[in-house]
Amino acid sequence: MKPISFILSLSALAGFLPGAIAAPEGINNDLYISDISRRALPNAPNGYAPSKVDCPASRPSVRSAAKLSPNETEWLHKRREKTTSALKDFFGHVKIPNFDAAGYIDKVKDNITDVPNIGIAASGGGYRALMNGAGALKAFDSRTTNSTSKGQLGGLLQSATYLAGLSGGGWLVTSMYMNNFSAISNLETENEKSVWQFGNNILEGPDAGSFQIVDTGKYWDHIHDAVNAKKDAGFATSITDYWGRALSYQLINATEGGIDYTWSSIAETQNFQNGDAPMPVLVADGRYPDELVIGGNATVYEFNPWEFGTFDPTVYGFVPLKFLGSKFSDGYLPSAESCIRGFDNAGYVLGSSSSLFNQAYLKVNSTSLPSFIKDALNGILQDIGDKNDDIAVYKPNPFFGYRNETSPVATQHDLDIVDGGEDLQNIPLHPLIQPERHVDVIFAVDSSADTDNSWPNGTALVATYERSVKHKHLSNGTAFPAVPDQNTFVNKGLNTRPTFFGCDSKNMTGPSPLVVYLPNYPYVTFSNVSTYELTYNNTQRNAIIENGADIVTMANSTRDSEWSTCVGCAILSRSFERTNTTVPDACKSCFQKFCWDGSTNSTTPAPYEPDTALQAISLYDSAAGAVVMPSLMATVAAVSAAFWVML
Ligand SMILES: *[C@@H]1O[C@H](CO)[C@@H](O)[C@H](O)[C@H]1NC(C)=O
Ligand SMILES: *[C@@H]1O[C@H](CO)[C@@H](O)[C@H](O)[C@H]1NC(C)=O
Ligand SMILES: *[C@@H]1O[C@H](CO)[C@@H](O)[C@H](O)[C@H]1NC(C)=O
Ligand SMILES: *[C@@H]1O[C@H](CO)[C@@H](O)[C@H](O)[C@H]1NC(C)=O
Ligand SMILES: *[C@@H]1O[C@H](CO)[C@@H](O)[C@H](O)[C@H]1NC(C)=O
Ligand SMILES: *[C@@H]1O[C@H](CO)[C@@H](O)[C@H](O)[C@H]1NC(C)=O
Ligand SMILES: *[C@@H]1O[C@H](CO)[C@@H](O)[C@H](O)[C@H]1NC(C)=O
Ligand SMILES: *[C@@H]1O[C@H](CO)[C@@H](O)[C@H](O)[C@H]1NC(C)=O
Ligand SMILES: *[C@@H]1O[C@H](CO)[C@@H](O)[C@H](O)[C@H]1NC(C)=O
Ligand SMILES: *[C@@H]1O[C@H](CO)[C@@H](O)[C@H](O)[C@H]1NC(C)=O
Ligand SMILES: *[C@@H]1O[C@H](CO)[C@@H](O)[C@H](O)[C@H]1NC(C)=O
Ligand SMILES: CC(=O)N[C@H]1CO[C@H](CO)[C@@H](O)[C@@H]1O
Repeated sequence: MKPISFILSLSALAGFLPGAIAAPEGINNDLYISDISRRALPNAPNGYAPSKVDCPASRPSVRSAAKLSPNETEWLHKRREKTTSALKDFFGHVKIPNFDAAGYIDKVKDNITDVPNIGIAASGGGYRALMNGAGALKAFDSRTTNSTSKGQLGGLLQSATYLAGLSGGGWLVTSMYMNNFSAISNLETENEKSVWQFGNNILEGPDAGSFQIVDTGKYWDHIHDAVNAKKDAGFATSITDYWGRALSYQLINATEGGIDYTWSSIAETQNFQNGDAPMPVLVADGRYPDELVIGGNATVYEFNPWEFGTFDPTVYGFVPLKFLGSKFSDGYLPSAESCIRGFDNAGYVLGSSSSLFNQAYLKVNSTSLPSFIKDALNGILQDIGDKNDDIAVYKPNPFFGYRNETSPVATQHDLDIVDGGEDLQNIPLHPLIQPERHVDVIFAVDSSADTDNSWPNGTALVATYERSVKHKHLSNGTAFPAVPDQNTFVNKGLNTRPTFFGCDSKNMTGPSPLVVYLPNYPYVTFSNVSTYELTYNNTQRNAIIENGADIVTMANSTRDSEWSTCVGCAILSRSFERTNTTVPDACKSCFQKFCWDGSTNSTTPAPYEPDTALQAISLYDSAAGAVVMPSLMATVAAVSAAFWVML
């Protein structure tokens, strides 16, 4: 596995260019900060370096995962009210024949448990997942032009309670929230101020054409300085620190890639507090010391705006995210210990969920990069052993001494966090199937590269299903709908169109949402770009985003005229059961068509090579500035490895 991943990583290096926007040299940063003060906040006390702050009157501690946090519970009251009116709007254009869906929402709205509770999950898969997931969110967003026309799904995002992201999907979610919950159409603009400039290379740093603050050398100096500042403050660092910082330049529209933006600051922003956006959640896996291959029994952690932790019975605890880095012991912060803030740097958190990307740095010698960049990167790499190249080090371990009897990490001084897809659960379903969250339906966008041609084949769903069945002690009351094996996914075309799983809530080991599976599939472009192809001109970026929108809307319901109705039915299904409502005939017909019927065909399928469902968009004819990919990419792109599937 290792040698292959090495080769791949070097290709990753060659193609990754960020389009950071930062204050031009000589411009006062404070002015910039005031300009962006509506966004997630630059509230770290000392840039990238975590540092001591006064503790609040009630000292932070670890709490049991038996319930949702008081913060989430309180926030849900506001959000659920907003989603209720958003659902009414949604059913203003998504019609269910002979059934008044908006009237139904009105009727049940006084008892919030009856109102449908929606989660959206964006899988990993590097830039492919970022862009394909962005297409889904764009189509679901009522702010997108014409998205509330007939056959479309605008307003689903506004109706959702939760929005989970993993790895590349986590970049998407974080980029949105760090940029003031910007609509996707505002992140993918054409001008040189566009936030998402994927034609630039992460190794070279911000584009010289626009908001140039640094040349490539200085860019790495800045990153290096930031990580050193963390080290000097007494914190362990890993490649994830460098990687997370570099990604931030590309995803966060603020000075120095938002060096002082924390993930926990999302909870402090007014629009989030008002319940105006879904609750974002990122997923990462725990890795036990000296364990190199992650199995289905990995502890699955989540980052939400208030907390970091896990519902898994191994650790079964949550710690306040903003005080990560404080030296907790036995679940408490001893009186001799200070409160630390700034550890949850936004880039570090998103880098933790996508730590497989770290591999990129190890390929530096085999790239055709200028030698001064190689030297800089090698300098960085010197201290880092390649055995632990995919971890993010969380030291001090906030769960040290917590639940000694069951927790495999209670004796560990550092907690090792890795890419959320390393256990193959590449769709962040885990936070959304927790019974305490009572999610009714999950829109699961799968951008995984499972097949030889980088299309999904259900592997992520299979992994989550198997965990619920095979690791009963870990699944701890969570249930998941039965799904077939991957061969069946391919043979029956379940990866070519949306499929519902768990339609029959009685055929399950416990309460579970209905899962609307939305696999990556070519409509207007071949969106199966390799995970390690990391440079995209604006034409291709926009084509993949548009393709993602077509996937979730079935091309505005032109591929299936009933589709938007059926999405409405999926949303309402569990609520109908709770309120003993007769399922409308139109929904029965939807379930007939889109629910997996339980049949399988496990014979080995022929190679899966779908063609575009619609006329392909030309990638050539755009005025947008293109960046020619290094020829090295083409060579390396021929190599394929399962290791990169999960990013
Ligand atoms: C979470 O709730 C606790 C207790 O109600 C409160 O002290 C804390 O400030 C809240 N955290 C955030 C980030 O709002
Ligand atoms: C929106 O719909 C109107 C009316 O059908 C059409 O003229 C316009 O071009 C559409 N805009 C976009 C961005 O699709
Ligand atoms: C990015 O930042 C620039 C400069 O502060 C601002 O003009 C622009 O609106 C921002 N873009 C987004 C999508 O927030
Ligand atoms: C996880 O599973 C692997 C392989 O089955 C096993 O070696 C390891 O001990 C397990 N780890 C824990 C913490 O259960
Ligand atoms: C790359 O080359 C430099 C200098 O030749 C060497 O010190 C370094 O160990 C090499 N790095 C890797 C990851 O092989
Ligand atoms: C849990 O283990 C830690 C580290 O071994 C130890 O310091 C602590 O006293 C233990 N706590 C309890 C409650 O047993
Ligand atoms: C599905 O994906 C897995 C993971 O990459 C792969 O091992 C398997 O061969 C694939 N099967 C099919 C039928 O595509
Ligand atoms: C779907 O609708 C959107 C918004 O009106 C439009 O931009 C897009 O081209 C449409 N796609 C198809 C396949 O009709
Ligand atoms: C709300 O609905 C739930 C489930 O439908 C029911 O169990 C509960 O009693 C209702 N609460 C009220 C106050 O009516
Ligand atoms: C019903 O549950 C059984 C056992 O988990 C499973 O084998 C079967 O495929 C399920 N049927 C459907 C339609 O999900
Ligand atoms: C954009 O990138 C694609 C894929 O590399 C390439 O085929 C196309 O020619 C490029 N388009 C432009 C306008 O440069
Ligand atoms: C439903 C269920 O099994 N919950 C368990 C989850 O794990 C914790 C910690 O081990 C138990 O206390 C719960 O009973």
